[in-house]
Amino acid sequence: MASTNVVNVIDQIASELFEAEKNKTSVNKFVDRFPELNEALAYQVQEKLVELKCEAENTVKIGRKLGLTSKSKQEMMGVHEPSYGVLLESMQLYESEKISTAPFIHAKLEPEIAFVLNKEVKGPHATVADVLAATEYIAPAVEVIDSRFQGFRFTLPDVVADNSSSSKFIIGDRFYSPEKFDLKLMGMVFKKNGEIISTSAGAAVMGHPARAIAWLANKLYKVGQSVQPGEVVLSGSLSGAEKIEPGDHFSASFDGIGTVEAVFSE
Ligand code: OOG
Ligand code: MG
Repeated sequence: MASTNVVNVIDQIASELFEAEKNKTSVNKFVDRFPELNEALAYQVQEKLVELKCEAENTVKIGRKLGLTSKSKQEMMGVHEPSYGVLLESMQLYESEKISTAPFIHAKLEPEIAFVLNKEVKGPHATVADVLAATEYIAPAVEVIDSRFQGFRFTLPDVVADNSSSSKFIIGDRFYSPEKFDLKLMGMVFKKNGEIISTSAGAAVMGHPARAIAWLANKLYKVGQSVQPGEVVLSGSLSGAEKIEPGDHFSASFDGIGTVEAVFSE
């Protein structure tokens, strides 16, 4: 049983993050104010925050996301370990709609490969092969991340508490069985307003994007959870994230599985 003090810390941080997102204000890192905030406690904060969001937005969990699974993202953020977060139905957007930047604090876009599972993936020894065998399909995706921390500056426990900077995501509307591809070698071209921002390949994500999902299953095992059939999982950005301004048009094209686009307005 958690002590009252720990419960207070969890509730306090979760409610500050919830309010920050709602009011579009950013907060300072919590690790300075709450030295007890370690990774394990941060995942409890994340759970509480997700609960608050589900209630307020009348929505449900539909999957998970991995964060900081590529070297380029880890170096960009100065955090050298992956994290996970929860995806809610209210976070999903569609390619055909213009996305308003009004609700964001300082959003950025990331190119990612999405997995949709039709079997459970359970740790503690989940492998790339287990993930592929449990994958119904893969699809090109982009994630809109938005940190509730000032200047997008955080430590691992901070970003974990903040649901790994989750904000919105778009999944392309064509789906492919993973068997036909070598996901390590799947090339990717990321463009903003017609200009190439970065190029990458699947192996940028932990050597193989399915390894990120195996990592997730093995991590969840420690808290008695697993990756569930039906869940959508974003495996993490293949390159650095790019700042979003009103009027921007992004595309992420993946070898063999097509392109996903995102257009932003005021
Ligand atoms: C943390 C989330 C990173 C990814 O795909 O690497 C992430 C952050 O950089 O704010 O979603
Ligand atoms: Mg991401």
